[in-house]
Amino acid sequence: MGKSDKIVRQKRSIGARIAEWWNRQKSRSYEAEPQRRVALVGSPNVGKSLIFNRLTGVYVTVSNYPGTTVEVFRGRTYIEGVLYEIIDTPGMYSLFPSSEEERVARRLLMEERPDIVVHVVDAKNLERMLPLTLQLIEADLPVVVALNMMDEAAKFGIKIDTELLADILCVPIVSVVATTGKGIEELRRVIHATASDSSLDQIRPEFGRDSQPDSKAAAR
Ligand SMILES: Nc1nc2c(ncn2[C@@H]2O[C@H](COP(=O)(O)OP(=O)(O)O)[C@@H](O)[C@H]2O)c(=O)[nH]1
Ligand SMILES: [Mg+2]
Repeated sequence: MGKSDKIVRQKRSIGARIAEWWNRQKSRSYEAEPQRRVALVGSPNVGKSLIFNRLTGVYVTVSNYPGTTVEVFRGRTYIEGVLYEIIDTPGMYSLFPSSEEERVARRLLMEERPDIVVHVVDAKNLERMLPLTLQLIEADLPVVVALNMMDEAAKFGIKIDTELLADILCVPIVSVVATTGKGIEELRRVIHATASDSSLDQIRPEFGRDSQPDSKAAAR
């Protein structure tokens, strides 16, 4: 075997090894079992799928929910080294289902019991969105509110006191503009912080054990 043959063979084997390494990197997220699960919920056209795409990137699968024709998208992402599965659920207006989509969304929440439920809401129609937020909280689901479409709300001159709203609801609230990606990093941070602390008291010391959501303030 000539010297040049040897070099070609060596090069090939390095190339093959790099390709093998790269494929392993790519499949790492598919093969590993996700450690935590996050469901994005909310009514249709609030930006769930756009936020889903921003959170998950390329690791996405789609399948029909068992026994239905409703498609559910599942993607994966690492947040600070922890592998999360993100689920884009069908649109729902209420936890009390009146359509097949809503039934699937409800079953996803009740049967899979995600570690975090991100309620995506349209900031310019907040009033119409809050009843579902309250239902999710009352169902004892670990809610984070993504206040999406803040750009459009601003155009309409709508100002939202997110701190007061977070105080009333006792859940974290993140302002997002899914079209530009504004707030997505903060959303990832809040998802991870909330999922990492099982006790809400630890993350949000201002909500002590005896401080309950103030329903009178919420109604005002
Ligand atoms: N201006 C603006 N448009 C948005 C924003 N988020 C989503 N949209 C648009 O709203 C529409 C519905 O978004 P989509 O992600 O499909 O909503 P889904 O039905 O909840 O999954 C799309 O046309 C998006 O481009 C946002 O933050 N600002
Ligand atoms: Mg969608």
